Amino acid sequence: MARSPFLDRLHGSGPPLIMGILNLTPDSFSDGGRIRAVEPALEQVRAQVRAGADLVDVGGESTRPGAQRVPAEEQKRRVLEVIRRIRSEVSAELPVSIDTTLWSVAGPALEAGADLVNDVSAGRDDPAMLAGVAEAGVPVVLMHMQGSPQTMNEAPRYADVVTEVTDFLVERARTARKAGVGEDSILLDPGIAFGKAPSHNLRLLRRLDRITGLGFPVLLGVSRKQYIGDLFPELPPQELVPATLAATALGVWAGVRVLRVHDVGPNRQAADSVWAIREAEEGSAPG
Ligand code: HH2
Repeated sequence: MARSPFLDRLHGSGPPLIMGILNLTPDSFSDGGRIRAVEPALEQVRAQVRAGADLVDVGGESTRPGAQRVPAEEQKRRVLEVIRRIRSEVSAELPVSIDTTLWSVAGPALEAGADLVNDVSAGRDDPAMLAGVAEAGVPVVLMHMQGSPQTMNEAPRYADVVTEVTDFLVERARTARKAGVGEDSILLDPGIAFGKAPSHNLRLLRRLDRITGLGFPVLLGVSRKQYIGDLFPELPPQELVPATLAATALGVWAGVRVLRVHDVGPNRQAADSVWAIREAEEGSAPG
């Protein structure tokens, strides 16, 4: 079977991909849940595409610390219409990711036009997820999280966070393979701020090379996140863009392939600049 253009770019030698975030939730921490109606959502996607987004991540359940679970029916009510209309009114080609841990949401979202699944539970929340993804033949993001969003940041504990996250991702990739997910359809994500104290997030960012070195494309979600907020407690998430760009730069340097961000334009510029530097160092151009 021919590989999709998205997988070609993901595994190709071009710059990393920028994934614009579209939170269709009333309780998202970082954009205040502003985007609920369909029209403004489509407008946000158009703006992200104009700013250089390569794909968008659509989610109907917040995973902010302490957030309540959203039933599948409600997630579908929030996301399906938007996905259909992104397909028919914004772009037939733009890859769309569905951010959910439930196959009963992901399956209908794929039918509505989504192309990949972003599962922050790495297939642990719903036993049907990995088999469903395998059957559909789509890529899946497997993310590390300690605990659940309801409790995860109360007392995160690790003996060695980098090794534990790396081992977890290896195990989840193996489980996905066993369920029938294609080798080149697996993306790994260290899950910055998911069941991690600030020191854990910083250590993981410092050693991203351990995760990119596993051989799977890596997705990084640092946009406006609390680990930076702890360094600048007086700033609201919207004002953490410069700090986000610093982490984006580190991610690109370490070989991250997808950056999940709210502020597409600035992250595009940061990612492309660091990519150019990284390639220049590794190439052998004269002069
Ligand atoms: N972070 C959030 C949500 N989904 N998915 C992946 N793969 N990686 C991440 O780091 C990640 C994610 C949380 O961020 P945000 O979308 O800003 O907030 P909310 O969960 O409140 O919608």
